Amino acid sequence: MDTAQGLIMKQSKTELLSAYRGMRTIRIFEDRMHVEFAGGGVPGFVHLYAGQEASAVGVCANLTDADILLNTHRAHGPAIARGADIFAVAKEIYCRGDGLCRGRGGSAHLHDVKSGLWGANSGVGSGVALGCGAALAARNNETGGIAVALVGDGGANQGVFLEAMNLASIWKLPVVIMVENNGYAEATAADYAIAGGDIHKRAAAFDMPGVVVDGHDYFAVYDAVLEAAERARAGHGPSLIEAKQRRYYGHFEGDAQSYRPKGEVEEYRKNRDCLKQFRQKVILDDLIATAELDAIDGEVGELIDRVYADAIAAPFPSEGEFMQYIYATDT
Ligand SMILES: Cc1ncc(C[n+]2csc(CCOP(=O)(O)OP(=O)(O)O)c2C)c(N)n1
Ligand SMILES: [Mg+2]
Repeated sequence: MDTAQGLIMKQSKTELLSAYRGMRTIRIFEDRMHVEFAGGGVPGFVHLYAGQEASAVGVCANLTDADILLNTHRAHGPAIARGADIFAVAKEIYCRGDGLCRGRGGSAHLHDVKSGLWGANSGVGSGVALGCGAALAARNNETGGIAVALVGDGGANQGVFLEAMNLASIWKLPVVIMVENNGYAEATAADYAIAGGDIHKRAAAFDMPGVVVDGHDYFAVYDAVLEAAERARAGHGPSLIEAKQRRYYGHFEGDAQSYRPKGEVEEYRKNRDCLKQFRQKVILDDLIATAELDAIDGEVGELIDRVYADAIAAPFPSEGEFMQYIYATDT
């Protein structure tokens, strides 16, 4: 049995179909966002997740309702993967009044307590500290949950990342730290900015397991997170996973990307794409038929059309409402 076959067998066909649907949903959502942003209809800054889908979906396939996900500013994909209402996600990005956060947060601040999404925030690296807090709360309150904190390669160079790793280890917190190393922090290449080159090797200094996986391979991500999550659930403490991947668009929409080698994105799209890899594996192993995958593609395409039509037609908060929901109140 090869590794891929072994990994596939850990999940039912229903779970595999759901993973494919999740990745395809994020891809079509983000491709469409790219087009809509270029058309001028989307307010604010937008960081797209296309290309990185296997990472968020591989993480979230291992999470239960009791678990908490901390997201980054590249927020749309993980929010959708965690199960936030995709209509509300789109409306939030469009800053509409009934968006996920009532239009007050926008693209980089998607937050949904009821789906275990304790926030995307634009303080790079801060999600790791918040993840430690969520993990500590889960243990103290005996919720049975764990926390997973997403962080980029740039975020992994923030002081807070190292402080959080230290606390996670000495307190044996039920947390998984997932570094989404997409090769760049804004325009700065990870090859230049990461001392030693390998973020996962920093785990050894904090006495926790650290592994590196292909972040375009859903099965590799799933398996690494499964192991780390089991360790956290068993009370054995934190783990660090570095998932190497590439984003297909710029750091933000409008980024000219002059810092990227020519042909890099085309090469990843052609030979490394997570959806292509997934299709190849499940079709080759006779687990899912091509027609079933194609049917999902069609259904998702129709869903995303409805999501965007709904978001674009939705009203902004009224002037009188602007200062509501900013500070906590009793009402
Ligand atoms: C503490 C902090 N410093 C700087 C910034 C500005 N900033 C926004 S995104 C970003 C790059 C983050 O890179 P990375 O962590 O690799 O995530 P990616 O954008 O590649 O997903 C920076 C420096 C910020 N938001 N917060
Ligand atoms: Mg990065």
